[in-house]
Amino acid sequence: MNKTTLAEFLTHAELAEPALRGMITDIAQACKAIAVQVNKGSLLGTMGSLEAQNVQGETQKQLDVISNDLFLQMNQQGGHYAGMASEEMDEPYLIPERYRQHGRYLLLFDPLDGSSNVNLNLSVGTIFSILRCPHGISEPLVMDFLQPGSAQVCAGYALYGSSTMLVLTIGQGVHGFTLDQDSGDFVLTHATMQIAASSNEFAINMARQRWWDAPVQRYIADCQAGSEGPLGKDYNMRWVASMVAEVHRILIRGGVFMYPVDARTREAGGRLRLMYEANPMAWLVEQAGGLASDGQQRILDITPQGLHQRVAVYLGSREEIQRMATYFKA
Ligand code: FDP
Repeated sequence: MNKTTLAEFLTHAELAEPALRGMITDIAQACKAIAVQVNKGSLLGTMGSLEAQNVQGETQKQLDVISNDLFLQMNQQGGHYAGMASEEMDEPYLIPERYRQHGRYLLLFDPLDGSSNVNLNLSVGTIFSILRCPHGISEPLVMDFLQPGSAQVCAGYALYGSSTMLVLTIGQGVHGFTLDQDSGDFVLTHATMQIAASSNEFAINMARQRWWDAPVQRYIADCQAGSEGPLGKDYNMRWVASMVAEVHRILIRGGVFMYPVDARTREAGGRLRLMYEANPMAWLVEQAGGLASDGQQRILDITPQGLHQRVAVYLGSREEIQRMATYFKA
């Protein structure tokens, strides 16, 4: 089989910004390093929780912190970034000046998404988003990061599952690479991924049903009514509790993923984070032919108000997200 490695793919891709080659290569290396930590599982004794909580008020796992440090260290050295921000850090990370001085980009990331799964040996992942640093800024502040998702120059995730995959977009479709453990190369295995326009599979945390708003209640009730209900077809349900794994499943076989704002999360604005979870996933989904909405508008059009802002997320197969929109308008 003629294999295209990530390095070859990047050499032949028409990159609007030449720096993307180096940035994506560094991200791939960092994801490989995190994959090693995840794969060793309990052997390293790093599966437990720490005393500390992150800025989201969530208890950090040891691997959250290890993954965060690896991602910072391995991406700052390329000299591409003026600043970085992560789920695990309250404020933007100040990159040492020797690396930051010519940096023209900003990197946002969730180093270990779905980390409640990590000690269960279930899928977790890393999500990343690259933005341009505003012109003339060498020490970016929070406001410099607050750009809409439509301004991203690269977005993607690594999935640490039964195999390790890197899935990314630079605005020319979505491409998936599988890590060959023998050669250490990411190999193009999923070129131009496309989300099926229609589907009959939904992912939502049903345990929160009693707190949902009426449109979500009605939509899920209609899905559950199946072929005897108004939608006239039977639905299947999945919930991995790891957004990377849910989005990956949707890229492969269609479906929708929902994390609504509900009575319990309304004050916080929702559960998922806009800048380093919803935005990169929304761009991937749109690039694969799907849709991503917060129930009112396209996620990529939201003007961010805060680095750790939360948002409602409905994404996946085009026809199903369009159908859902009619429930919000009713
Ligand atoms: P986690 O907190 O474990 O990192 O990012 C939030 C997230 O996981 C998503 O990956 C996942 O879809 C969701 O939370 C799981 O939420 P529930 O706890 O409601 O299942």
